[in-house]
Parts: sequence; C-alpha cells; structure tokens
Amino acid sequence: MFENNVVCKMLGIKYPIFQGGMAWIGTAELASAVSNAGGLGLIGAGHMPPDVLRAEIQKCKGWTDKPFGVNIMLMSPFVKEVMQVVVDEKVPVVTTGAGNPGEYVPALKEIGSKVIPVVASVALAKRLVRVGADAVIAEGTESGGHIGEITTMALLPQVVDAVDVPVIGAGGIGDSRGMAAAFALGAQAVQMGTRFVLSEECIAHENYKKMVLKAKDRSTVVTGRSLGHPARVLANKLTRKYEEMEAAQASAEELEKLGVGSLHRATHEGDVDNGSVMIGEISGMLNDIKPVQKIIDDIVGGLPEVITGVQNRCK
Ligand code: TUI
Repeated sequence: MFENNVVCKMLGIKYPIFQGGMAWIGTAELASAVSNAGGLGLIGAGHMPPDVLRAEIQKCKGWTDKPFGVNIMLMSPFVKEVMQVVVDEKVPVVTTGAGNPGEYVPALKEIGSKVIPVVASVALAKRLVRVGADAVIAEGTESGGHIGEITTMALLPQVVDAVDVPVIGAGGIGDSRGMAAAFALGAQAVQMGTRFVLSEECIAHENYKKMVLKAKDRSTVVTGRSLGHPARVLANKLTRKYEEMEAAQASAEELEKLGVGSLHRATHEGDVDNGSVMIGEISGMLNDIKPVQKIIDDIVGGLPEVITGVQNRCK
C-alpha cells in the first residue's frame, strides 16, 4: 500500500500519516515513535526556546533513523531563533502553524527541507504555494488547539481544487473512516493530533489523558475568539471563568493573562481544572490508549474494509 503515494515518495515515509505538532507534548518521544512506526513524527516547537528545541531534535535523531519534522508555531516569541535551529540542524520537514511562514520559506528550501504549512483558508494556501510550499496541510476547525473557522469537510476539497501541490487533511480524523474520508476529498495524506495524545508514548500527564478519554461529542469549547486567536479545549473551570470574564467585558490583557502557562499546567502538572486541555472534537470517539505502532497499524489495516463498505453502499 502507498507505494505510489506522492507524499510518501516526497518525504521517504511508509504511511501518509503525520502526527500533529502539539506544543509541550509533541516531544522527541512521540515524534520518534511515529516516525519509527512509518508515519511522520513532528516535534511541536510551540513556545520552546531555541536551545530546548535543539536538544529535542538531537534526541529525535538518536531515537530514529527515519525522516521526522519540526512544527513551528509562528506566534512564538522565539520564532526567528527556532527557524535558525531547524536550518542549522537540517531538519528534513518543517511544518508551520498559527500564521503565515512566507518570509522563512526561502531559507528552509535552501537547505533542502520540505516546507509544509498548515493553512485554514484557500487564500493562504494559494499564497504559500506561490512562494514555494512543497505541500499544504488543510486543517479544519474540528482540530484541537489554535484553529481556523472552516470545517475539514468544507476546507479540504476547496484547498485541493485551488493548489497544484499535495494536500494533507487534518481536523477530526482519528480512525480509518476519517482517513478514507479525507482521501475521498482529495487529500494525499492525513495529520492527526488528538489520536496520538492517547498513545502510550505521549508524555501528557495521566489526568490529561483520562479527561480526553472521558470526553463526549460536545465536550470541547472554543475560547479566545474575541482575542483573535481561537483555541479548542475541553470545557472546565478555566473555560467557565474565561466565559464569565468575556461576558463581563474583561480587557484583552486580563483574558490573555488567564491563558499564560495554562497549557503546561494541564499537560505537565496534571491540573485539568485550571489548565488548557487542548484537544480536537474527535476526542468523543476515542476510548483507548495504545502504542503508536498499533494506532497506525489499526488505521492503515482498517482502510480496505472502509473502502469496500463505501463501494457496497454505492452499488
Ligand atoms: O497551530 C496550530 N495549533 C496550535 S498552535 C498551539 S500553541 C498555542 N498556545 C497558546 C496560544 C495559541 C497557540 C496550539 N495549537 N494549528 C495550525 C493552525 N494554523 N491552525 C490554524 C492555523 C492558521 C490560522 C490562520 C494558520 C494561518 C492563519 O492565517 C494567518 C495569516 O496571516 O493569514
């Protein structure tokens, strides 16, 4: 399977499955496990200082001889420095999120990295392909963390129609059905974050994983719309406080303050009441923690049955 898949050929990977970047929990442990299992693991740089990212990249190089990537969060205060680190370390694949990476594309291409930005609109996809993006990840609003406004179902085929590079579908994909659906919409690969949070190799605190396991279809909410950077998280004490303050017309500064350090509080300290439990809408469907290799093997192994089911229902 996937011998002719253009994304597999472009990146030298076995399966067209990317792991979402994920600040704080997209560590070398998870990234190397996904790459070793045949997918594309990604270190989520998030707000990492450059020296911490360099150490993570070196760990990942030690733990896998397969291609892996770094996801750079463009709202990071260290964005210029971390870009320099991925250039110095010659990281083979760079994905970006939460902004327009246009100015960095030439330097990354110069060292031979594949540049694959996350986009949440057709306009940005077209602009980035014009400046040299090798592929784009069309990420729907079903995703966890920082999100755009359009669903995967609507965004993905519109991006596929608009650009002449491979498109990776993301947002709301967590099993073989989701992967087949993304391929039906024209994707050449998929990216999953939430599914890999519920893996044995993900270092997220057990309280975080337990809360994700308990999530139902309507358990997530979106905060931060009024600040211009919406993020999908599980509803908890923090989001209720946030909503109260928003209703009381708190200043942007006060709202921002509530978010500072909140992701680390949930992922590492295990405070899932007062921390940000970023996760996608697909969490309602997931009810097990598995090794990364099994997650990937189950999804790939389940594809033929899904595809046959589709064919049968179209007869
Ligand atoms: O980046 C993500 N998801 C993330 S980043 C993150 S870390 C964070 N921590 C605190 C506050 C905010 C973020 C958590 N989750 N996904 C990729 C993504 N990019 N989703 C949506 C976008 C996006 C949105 C608008 C990309 C570009 C864009 O347009 C920018 C422009 O200039 O047109």
